[in-house]
Amino acid sequence: VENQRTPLSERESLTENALNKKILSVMRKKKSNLCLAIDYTTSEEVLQLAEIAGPFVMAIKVHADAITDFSEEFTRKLTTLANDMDFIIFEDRKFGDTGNTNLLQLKGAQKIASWADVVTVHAVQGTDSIAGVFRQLINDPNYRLSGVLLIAQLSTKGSLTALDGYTESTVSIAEENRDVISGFIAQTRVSGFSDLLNWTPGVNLDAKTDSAGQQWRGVDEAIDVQQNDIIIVGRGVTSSSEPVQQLKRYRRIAWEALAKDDES
Ligand code: 6AU
Repeated sequence: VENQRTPLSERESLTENALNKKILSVMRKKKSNLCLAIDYTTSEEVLQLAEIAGPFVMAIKVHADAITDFSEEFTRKLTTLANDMDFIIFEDRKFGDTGNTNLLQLKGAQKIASWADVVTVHAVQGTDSIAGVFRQLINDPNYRLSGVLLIAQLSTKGSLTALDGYTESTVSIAEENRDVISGFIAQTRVSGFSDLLNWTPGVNLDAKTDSAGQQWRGVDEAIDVQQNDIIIVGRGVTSSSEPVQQLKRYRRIAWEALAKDDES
């Protein structure tokens, strides 16, 4: 059935996308469909929380350009943690330019392609500026980069991704390039292809909005009703005085909601 989730074990064996095979295997092993968004501004804070969160999450998402003392030492430490604790490194750069510029930025000051497993990319620039450029790096063993998440829907109030046809056009780009594009950033499940993973931000169990356009909803809405696979949680954990308690809470609720499909 279109837009229905297939059990994770089946998806792991069926997918031909190497990154998704790894992601699904990590998810099943750790019983976690929780990606933590660590939007702190110093390397030390990010690394400290990454180390604490490691056992509970399948991925850690960063904004490298928000880290004021970003350095190669930071990425070395982060990749060591990811290798040791088995999580995916997600750099949320949201590339959105010509293919040539995207490539320069991927290899530029922050060397994103060398340490991130997956990055976000906007669809607005069109297929030719996305698929070829990212495929080139993903197939090159000198780079860690293994996949792309296309932004199909934003969580923000008034986002233009809600305009007629935008999400559908984004989904077509992904479906035609499934070796490179491993899934979406979206609010609701957007594709019938079960090997394209749906990652969803805008999740918080204790707040509905910030004062800057963000819209949050709960885990049941995101996983049960809207049929996403992975929740991306930021301030629900990072602004809490008890992050471990919150990590356990989000992880348990999200996994119970997703794993129901595997048992039925
Ligand atoms: O829970 P929050 O709002 O503290 O953190 C959500 C995280 C932030 C955003 O940059 C990011 O998710 N995000 C994205 C992503 C992941 O691409 C897209 C979007 O539509 N909304 C959103 O919040 O790091």
